[in-house]
Amino acid sequence: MQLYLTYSSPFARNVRIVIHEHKLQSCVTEHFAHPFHNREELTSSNPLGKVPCLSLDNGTTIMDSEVICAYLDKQLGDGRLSKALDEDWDLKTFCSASSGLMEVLVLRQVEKIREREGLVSDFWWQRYNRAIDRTLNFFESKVAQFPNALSLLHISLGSALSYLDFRHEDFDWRSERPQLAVFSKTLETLESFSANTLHE
Ligand SMILES: N[C@@H](CCC(=O)N[C@@H](CS)C(=O)NCC(=O)O)C(=O)O
Repeated sequence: MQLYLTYSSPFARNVRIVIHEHKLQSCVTEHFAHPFHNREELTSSNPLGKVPCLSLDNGTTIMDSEVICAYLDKQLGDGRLSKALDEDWDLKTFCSASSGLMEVLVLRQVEKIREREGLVSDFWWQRYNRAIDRTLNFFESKVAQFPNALSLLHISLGSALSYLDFRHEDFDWRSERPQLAVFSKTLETLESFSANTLHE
């Protein structure tokens, strides 16, 4: 399988962690593909031109990150990372909220790039900040409901929080949210997390 990714993408980090959890490293060849470079091998696999994107040996493409993680866990792994989420609508909703949080965090980073180009929008900056604040508060109140065993929800929220540290150091998310701070610290000690950190 071919995995198109960047190492700074929190969505790709989810996939890398799932690969590690199921010891699938030898089945996957990673290709660094910055989406802004519009490389043919990425855009011909994913018309949206986004990473991560998984190309199977039979030519099938799997995307986006949530589908890739579920595929790796259920088809190639033992399904343990999806098990608790399958029939639980609260947990499924938390997964969507976590994925949405990651989307806003990436958009906030794009806004910083636009600022450097003189295209900053105060409206969107404030809107992103408020959405991030509210969603982090939501998770501070919900994290106690998470299942005990590691799941795709843990991986997604853990990646979102690590992306805050990686790209948004100016955003103090820990001081008012002690439960999330402990959640993140605990996850980052796992081998699958520490072997797959975010970097350029
Ligand atoms: N919903 C997608 C989001 C992926 C995504 O937004 N990836 C970013 C990198 S972190 C990207 O490729 N951005 C390029 C673009 O939006 O054109 C997923 O879960 O995989």
